[in-house]
Amino acid sequence: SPRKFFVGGNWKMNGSKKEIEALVDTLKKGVQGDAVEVVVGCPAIYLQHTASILPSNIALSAQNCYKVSKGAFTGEISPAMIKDIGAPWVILGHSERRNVFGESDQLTADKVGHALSEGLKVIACIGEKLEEREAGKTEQVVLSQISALKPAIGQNWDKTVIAYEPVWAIGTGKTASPEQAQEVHAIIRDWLKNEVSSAVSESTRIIYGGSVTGANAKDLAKKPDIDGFLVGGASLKPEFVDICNSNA
Ligand code: G2H
Repeated sequence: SPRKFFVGGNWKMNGSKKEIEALVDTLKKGVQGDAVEVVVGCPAIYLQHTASILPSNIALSAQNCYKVSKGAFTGEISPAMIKDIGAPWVILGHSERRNVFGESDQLTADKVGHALSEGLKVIACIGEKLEEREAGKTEQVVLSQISALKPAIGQNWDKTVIAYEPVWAIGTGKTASPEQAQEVHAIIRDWLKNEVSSAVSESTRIIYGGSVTGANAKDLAKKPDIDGFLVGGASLKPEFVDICNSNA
């Protein structure tokens, strides 16, 4: 594949300075070389500390940001701040942002557009809920989410990774089967080809998220349109190293 394998850890609202130091130590020993692009998504309050201890082959990501660079937005952080402390990435549109905090397609798109314009790279998340899958609406939902992001991404597809995360698979232990994930990844890649370009379709990483573990990563990674993972629970454990190396 012309696409470099990509593994993102999404620590969500977990960790302490001590726990992050221990985890980074484990990653340093286990993730070597640069055959895979590894990024860890860290709580905002620990970004600076994590930046100071990460090895150079692991990049840092925020888990969210706001859609403007500064101002009266109590509690928010901006892409400019994320860049300022040395983190090149941000995760946007995670299903927890959409479903727990009520963030819309439009707000997500505004955030993506602003983050890219400030020079951050973006892991943009999309995915259907269980009732949508059961109603046969998976394709419709996923394509309407990615369509909403298209104008915001503009010419910046090379700075964007798409994470397909079916909501029913997130933190539930119910991983999508390699076939289920591949089916949706192929739909997204086809959309990229038709709506953006063949070149973008071939070069954009589409990663899978939802109960990825050291045990199931290898089979998922074999599928032609699965270019890596976004990992929640397992990214806090030593098995994250196995997921990073699952394409070897
Ligand atoms: C999906 C995923 C990481 P988990 O949210 O973004 O979490 O691997 O715990 O299902």
